[in-house]
Amino acid sequence: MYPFPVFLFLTILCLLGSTADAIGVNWGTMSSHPLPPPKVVELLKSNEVSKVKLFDADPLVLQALSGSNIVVTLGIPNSMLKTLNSSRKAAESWVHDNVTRYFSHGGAGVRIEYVAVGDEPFLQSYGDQFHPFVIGAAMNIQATLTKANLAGEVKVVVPCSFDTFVSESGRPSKGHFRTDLNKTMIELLTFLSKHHSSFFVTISPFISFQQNKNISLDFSLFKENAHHHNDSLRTYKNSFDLSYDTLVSALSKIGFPEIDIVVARIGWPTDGAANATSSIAETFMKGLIDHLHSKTGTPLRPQNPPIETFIFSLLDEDHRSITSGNFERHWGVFTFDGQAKYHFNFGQGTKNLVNSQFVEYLAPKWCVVNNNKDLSNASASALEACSTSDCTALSPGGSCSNISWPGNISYAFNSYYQQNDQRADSCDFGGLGLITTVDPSVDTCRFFVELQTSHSTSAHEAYIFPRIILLLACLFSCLLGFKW
Ligand SMILES: *[C@@H]1O[C@H](CO)[C@@H](O)[C@H](O)[C@H]1NC(C)=O
Ligand SMILES: *[C@@H]1O[C@H](CO)[C@@H](O)[C@H](O)[C@H]1NC(C)=O
Ligand SMILES: *[C@@H]1O[C@H](CO)[C@@H](O)[C@H](O)[C@H]1NC(C)=O
Ligand SMILES: *[C@@H]1O[C@H](CO)[C@@H](O)[C@H](O)[C@H]1NC(C)=O
Ligand SMILES: *[C@@H]1O[C@H](CO)[C@@H](O)[C@H](O)[C@H]1NC(C)=O
Ligand SMILES: *[C@@H]1O[C@H](CO)[C@@H](O)[C@H](O)[C@H]1NC(C)=O
Ligand SMILES: *[C@@H]1O[C@H](CO)[C@@H](O)[C@H](O)[C@H]1NC(C)=O
Ligand SMILES: *[C@@H]1O[C@H](CO)[C@@H](O)[C@H](O)[C@H]1NC(C)=O
Ligand SMILES: CC(=O)N[C@H]1CO[C@H](CO)[C@@H](O)[C@@H]1O
Repeated sequence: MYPFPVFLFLTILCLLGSTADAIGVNWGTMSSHPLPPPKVVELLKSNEVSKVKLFDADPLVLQALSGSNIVVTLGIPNSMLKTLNSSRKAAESWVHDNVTRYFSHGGAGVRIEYVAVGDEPFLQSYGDQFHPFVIGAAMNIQATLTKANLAGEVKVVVPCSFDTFVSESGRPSKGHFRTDLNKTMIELLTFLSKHHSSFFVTISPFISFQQNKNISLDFSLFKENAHHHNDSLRTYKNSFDLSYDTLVSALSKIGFPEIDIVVARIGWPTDGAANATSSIAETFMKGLIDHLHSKTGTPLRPQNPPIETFIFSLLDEDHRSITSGNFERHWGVFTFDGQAKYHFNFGQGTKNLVNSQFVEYLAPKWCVVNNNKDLSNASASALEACSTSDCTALSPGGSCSNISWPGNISYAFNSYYQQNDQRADSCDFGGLGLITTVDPSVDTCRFFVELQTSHSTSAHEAYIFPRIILLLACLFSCLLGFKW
């Protein structure tokens, strides 16, 4: 018989082991009316998601995650990189306020596994805006974690975008890093390998499909019958493997063929572009999860799949930038209000996705165009409404692209009205707007009703929950005799 503590230790080891290759999810909060963090944590738990990647370190989010046992990647926004590069003190404050204060191995705090320095700071469209500060910022954060005795548990990473590596011929063996990043990538990889950290990267079969005529939809969706791509003697059966091995070649070329890869972001959007639909996304996700679970790896890394994978994304976000496409606001596996878009599971069992329960919406009211008015100027009002609200569903290929005029004007009016918490004056439009309690949704085109938030009406729930958790956390640590 093992003595009890040894037994406990072994049990914990087993529990940790079982989550080692689990599939995580990105939780972004660029929403006008975000689902309250405690609700999101509930959603993660009911779907057995054991790892989450954040884009910042929002205190309400971290409070909600406290005691949940969900493993967390914190994010540092690009806008902070310049300061964190030039000031060790700023790095110390960031780590103190956002890591040390919450860190724990379980129990009442937050299980922080990685700090992600920047959010795809090398994206080509950013130019040199963030690129020069990344390595310096990462080093300052690393030095601070070391000083705080956390470096053994919390690893520093830099999420790299899908466009950091390329292969002009489309052949994975010819993959290399973008030439403007040569020096930076060598510095980054040297840094990561010195600290036994991993290479975080976005793989985007959706964008490969959009941008490259050689990549078919079937090849992107892991379909058996897809036309294969050959590279010398290697055969590629899907777009994921092709991109992954292009990256592996790029890493090998600068001398890091063995570094661990984490797929920090992968998904398929469901609106705002052609072929961005829920049914295609479902096929993609099922194909991806099956592929990861098979552990076959890729031709260049057989039996050696990514050590971790984070689905992008948990929820739709109506404030995400649409500079790279209208689909950007529709990456969620769940809609903005936590409802599953399709059938799929994160790989822990056979059941389907579980929706968010008891979501609090604004009143069932919509704003539409008043058909009895002269609508000759309505289009201008609609354009203005869309400039500050989300009309991406109206774009070509989108779920509302088929509704005819003036239905599309109504859609724009409603988006603006919901965005403004259904304030009566936000459905005016020079007398062209009309508030209705009849749902104007048609076919695939959903006229949404926004969520209640603290700035709309009584969103008491958002505040009470973290307090209860904090209270429980305090109780727990008192019982265990910890000092804060
Ligand atoms: C980054 O910080 C270092 C140390 O303060 C400084 O020497 C360097 O110029 C900074 N880099 C940039 C690009 O500003
Ligand atoms: C902690 O993180 C938050 C959110 O990312 C940020 O606003 C804040 O500035 C950070 N704290 C410090 C001291 O930098
Ligand atoms: C597309 O396929 C053609 C023919 O196989 C090949 O010559 C070309 O390099 C490919 N282009 C890309 C960008 O993959
Ligand atoms: C980057 O590396 C490539 C190939 O190794 C080389 O051709 C190119 O000149 C390098 N670019 C820079 C800016 O160093
Ligand atoms: C790829 O190679 C296999 C056999 O190695 C061959 O059957 C297939 O036709 C090739 N595909 C292409 C697109 O060249
Ligand atoms: C439409 O806009 C024009 C220019 O602002 C204005 O002169 C006209 O009276 C408007 N028509 C209606 C029906 O509101
Ligand atoms: C729009 O209409 C076309 C033609 O009727 C149809 O093929 C397509 O599926 C429709 N798209 C949506 C999003 O409903
Ligand atoms: C609505 O549809 C009309 C006619 O197809 C088009 O001219 C107009 O730009 C559309 N407006 C919006 C806001 O999509
Ligand atoms: C393979 C496939 O279904 N592609 C479709 C992507 O979207 C365009 C535009 O709607 C269609 O023409 C393609 O057939």
